[in-house]
Formats: sequence, structure tokens, C-alpha cells
Amino acid sequence: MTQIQPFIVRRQLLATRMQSGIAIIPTAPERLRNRDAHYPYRFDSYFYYLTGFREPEAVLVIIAETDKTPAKHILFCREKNQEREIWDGYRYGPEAAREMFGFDAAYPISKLDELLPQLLADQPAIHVALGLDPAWDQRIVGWLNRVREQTRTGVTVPGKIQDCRVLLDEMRLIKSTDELQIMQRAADISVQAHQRAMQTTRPGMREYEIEAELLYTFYRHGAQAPAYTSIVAGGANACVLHYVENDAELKADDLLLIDAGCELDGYASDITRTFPVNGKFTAVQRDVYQLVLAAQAAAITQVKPTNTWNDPHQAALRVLAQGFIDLGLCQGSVDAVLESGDYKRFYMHRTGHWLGMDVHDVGEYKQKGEWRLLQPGMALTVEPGCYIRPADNVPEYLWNIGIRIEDDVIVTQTGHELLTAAAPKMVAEIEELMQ
Ligand SMILES: [Mn+2]
Repeated sequence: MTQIQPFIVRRQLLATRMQSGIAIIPTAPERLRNRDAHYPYRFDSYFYYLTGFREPEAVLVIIAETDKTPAKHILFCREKNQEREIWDGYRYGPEAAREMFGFDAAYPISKLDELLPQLLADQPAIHVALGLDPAWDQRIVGWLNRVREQTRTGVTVPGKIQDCRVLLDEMRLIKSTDELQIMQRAADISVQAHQRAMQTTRPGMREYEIEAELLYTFYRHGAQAPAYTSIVAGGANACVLHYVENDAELKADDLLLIDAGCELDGYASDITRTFPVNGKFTAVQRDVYQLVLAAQAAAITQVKPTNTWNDPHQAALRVLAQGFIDLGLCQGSVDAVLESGDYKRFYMHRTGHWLGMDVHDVGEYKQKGEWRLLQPGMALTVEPGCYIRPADNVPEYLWNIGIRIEDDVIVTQTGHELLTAAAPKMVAEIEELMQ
């Protein structure tokens, strides 16, 4: 059983930051894959962040304290049901859920439409994620109208609707120690998966065989799912940024790019490694690889408080632009290449993203129009790359080389810490592991 205290503390913090009113936060719905078969269930990140509760069909209600009443945390969840539990498995039911997850009250989810209008009445503000799900929006509007129908009895309708994600995104952006511990464990599993992929890869195998090794390692170590669809891209496929077919044959002289990470207890990891299918870099492959590696090192150095979100990206860009000039891919000075954006033919994405419960995690990248400062507890990826598609003025010996190197980085008081440092990325390390 997960420690429940951190979830209670987060609910208390949200209630304080709301200042007044009521927050309504549902978990994710179950989704059909085909006919009556469902996709594997994944709770909503906001809901889980505040509850630790993993069952579907649940709604969290938080009421901020007033002069007269303390703050209140309420859960709506599925009732105990002997018949359904035989088919679908254990469910807590309101009574046990209230006790186990530290709520002030819990009710059956079937009571939602009856109780919500009562809870909404006389609240000054309602905090919800509007626009996330049209059906859910409709339900909220319905409850508000139910309150409005009763105004002649003296109740008032919430006068303000606020997006609770604004507060929650800022909370989620700064990871606590217990969150970072889970993220480290997720990263450790993904590191092992990448090591196993390197050790297993041989010319003639199919990309999906390597994907199977990744998934095997994730599940074997207790991860609940891949955090996103794994990219296993040999040769030219590596130049397709979101390649997910994963069915081509691996050729001896090609590179293999793997972008894969597991999700553990609600938290994502996200690693990319690129290595030669036959275990030995050619001279050309090594030159481009060392360039991306140098760009990554320059970017990681910039991850520290007092620097902005954009500084690692700028550092990577400078190294890559110089490298593209040296390789004959771009012409002119570094400044000219950066200015014109000519580098985008070979590096068209940014150098990272926030990482957390969602692989592309929540949190604003700019504040009042300026790149925001990095702060201790932020988690991000650093993932420069180089993708050389066949083109007229590109030397043919460089065609179809696609390389990305990605690590998960935490901002600390003094600088940064890598969660994924143990995944081999030096040329000598990779070649030795693959021998
Ligand atoms: Mn990433």
C-alpha cells in the first residue's frame, strides 16, 4: 500500500491555494478498445496526484475552509458489489476508501447527481477542468442549473468558475522527495530495459523483437505500463520522429534508435539511446553520435537554478550548429546558422520537456512572456538529436543517420542530478556492452 500522507498534504495545499469554493476532480473514464474490450485502465493524473486512488468511476471533491467550517475532502467511488467483484476484482467501496485514503467523507458514485447540487449551493467559486471532456462539462452545467432552480429558497450559485489546473500544474511541476523516489525507481527499470536492448540486438532481428525485450523488462520489474508507445527505429526509420511501426528488419550497418520508458506508480521515465546494430560504430556514425553527445553534455551543464528553461536548449543548439557546419550540412557562421534556422533541417524539435506523472508533464514553460527560471524539484528531459534525411545538398554518406540521446534530469539546489545516468551512452561503453 502506498503511503497516503503525501496525498492528504497535497489536498490540503490545494484547498489553501483555492482560498474559497469547491473543487471537483474526476478520474479518467474507462475506454473501449473494440466491442466490449477495454484499453488497459489508467487513472487521471490530477485525480491520482490528490488521492492515490486507482479505481475508475471516482470523483474527488475538495471544499475550502471558511470562517465557520474546516476544509473538507470527499470521495465518490464505486460501491462494494459481490457480483461485480467476482468478475472485475476487488473494489474498496466508500467506507473502506474513506478510512484507507484519509477522506472526511465518501459516498457511492451513484449519489453524485443527487449530492453535488447540495455541495455546490452557497459556494462562492467552483474549481474544475473545463473543456477536458464535453460530457463532464455538461454534467457540471447541469448541477449548477439545479442549484439555480432553487435560488428562490435562498441558496446562491457559485459566481466564479476557475480552472483548477492552473493551481495543480504549478504544484505538480515541483516534485517532492517521495515523488522523486518513485521517478528514480521508474528510471532504474527503464535503464535496465535499454541495457537489455543493447545486449540483445543482432543484425537480422526485427524492431518488434527489441520492443518485446523492453516491455519484458518493464513488466518484470513491476512497472504497470510503458509511459508512452516505445519507438524502436532502425536506420532511416530513426529520422521519423514519432515512428511506432516497429516492424522493420535491423541491418548490420545501421544505427538503432530506441526511445522508451516505463510508468511506475503513476510516474513516467523517458530515455532515448542510439547504438549500432552490429555493436560497432562506423567512423561516420561515431562522428555524428559524438556531436549529439557533446550537445547533450552542454545542455545538461546548463540545468541549474538561476538558469532559465531555455538555456539548455540554447547550449545544445550552439554545439549542434557548429557540428552541422563541420559536417558540411550547414554553411556560414554558427550565429548565421542559428539566426536563419537552417539547423532545423537536421534538428527540428526542442531539447526537452517537463517530466512527471505525464511523460510530457504539466507546467508552464514561460511566465509573463519570459522563459521561466529552473527551480529545485523540477524534472525535465534533455534530448538533443540529429536526423539526416536524403537531400540534394547533403553528403550521401550521411544519409539516413538518425540519432537522439535523452536523459531524465532533476534540478537540485546546486545544479542537477541525472536519474538515468546508468544507461550506457559513451561510445566505448556501448561497444563493450554489445560485444
Ligand atoms: Mn522525451
